[in-house]
Amino acid sequence: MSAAGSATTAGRYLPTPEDRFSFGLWTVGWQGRDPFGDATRPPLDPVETVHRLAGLGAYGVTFHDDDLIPSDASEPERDRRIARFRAALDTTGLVVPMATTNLFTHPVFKDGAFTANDRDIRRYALRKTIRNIDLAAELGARVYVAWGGREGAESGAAKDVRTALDRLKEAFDLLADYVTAQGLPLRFALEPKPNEPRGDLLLPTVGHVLAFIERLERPALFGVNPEVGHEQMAGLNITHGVAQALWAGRLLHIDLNSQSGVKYDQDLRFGAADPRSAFWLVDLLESAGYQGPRHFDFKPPRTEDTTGVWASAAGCMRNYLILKDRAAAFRADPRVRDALRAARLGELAVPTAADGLEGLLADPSAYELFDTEAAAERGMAFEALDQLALDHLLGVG
Ligand code: XLS
Ligand code: MN
Ligand code: MN
Repeated sequence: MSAAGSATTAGRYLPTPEDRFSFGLWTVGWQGRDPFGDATRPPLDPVETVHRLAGLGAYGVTFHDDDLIPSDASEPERDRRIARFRAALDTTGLVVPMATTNLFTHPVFKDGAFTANDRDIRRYALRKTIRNIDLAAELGARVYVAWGGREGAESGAAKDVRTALDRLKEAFDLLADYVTAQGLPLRFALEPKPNEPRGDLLLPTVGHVLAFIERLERPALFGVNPEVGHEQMAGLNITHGVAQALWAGRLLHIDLNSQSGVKYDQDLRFGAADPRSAFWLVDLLESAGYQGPRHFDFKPPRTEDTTGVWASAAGCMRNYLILKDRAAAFRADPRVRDALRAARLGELAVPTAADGLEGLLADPSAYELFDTEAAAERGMAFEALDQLALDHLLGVG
């Protein structure tokens, strides 16, 4: 482990593989190229990434096809790269819980992939995806992420959105047919994002994805991969989005990072800009018993050199573990239990009309005798409860 690594992971918050932390090759491997500037860092060898991540305490590594194998590589070159990667996994014990397809970097995808107006490009995108699904399954992945990339538009007439959604459904139905026919143990996690790189993207939020899945032919094979910053780019509450995905039984994977408000996709290290929101998210994941990977989809800022990259990666895991600790202390605090009672959380869990519609209609206390004034006067005691949360988050609980 590097000096920077040991400095940032010092103390109690040391990750182990049981924490199920994973990172994309493209995250720590981001060279810092942005719309205004060139790369600030050299390329990272995926084999080195596997070793560094294992050294930091992660359990998994994920990739887009093109992160591992350049799209123009020959067959022998492809095989060589896969063999090296596989050997690094075997040596370190790191696993591949998820993989995904790059359907956005090559200029051929400038108008999207599964919803490109050009039919040949849609067919190519499906074949490219299927090829990487085979590799993902061979490497043991159980989840296949699909982020739309450039499925979207900048102008109104250029994309007939209803027809594009027909093509998107067609693509996912075909992919689900493929994994079913091949008997592959993979499920698809669709990743919403409101904009960037297109002006407006299809499936912009968790809610849109959940509704879309219900229209597919094999909905049991689909779920959501929410990303913290993507919901926040739309001004939404990520914890509420994740809660609804859990409620629907469709949280298959999660992309953890950080964002400060409604702006470009910042992909900051987890917890960095929005610790309060991150506290509630960790509290939810842990209390709901989410079993999937805690996957960091972040970008170490382009100000950082290679040492800073690993410090940033270590910081993601450290922040998760600190917040997990704080959330557990919050839930275990007897004052919090009292405050939850005062805020009537227990009452929310009681069905509104277990007596049925008939009972409700026949109950004079529900309407005729109901004292609206007295009920309106009752305070909810949420402020005291929230202050306890803030105290715990700030480490003075
Ligand atoms: C981009 C997405 C991307 C997906 C995987 O904004 O977050 O990195 O997670 O293609
Ligand atoms: Mn992002
Ligand atoms: Mn993502």
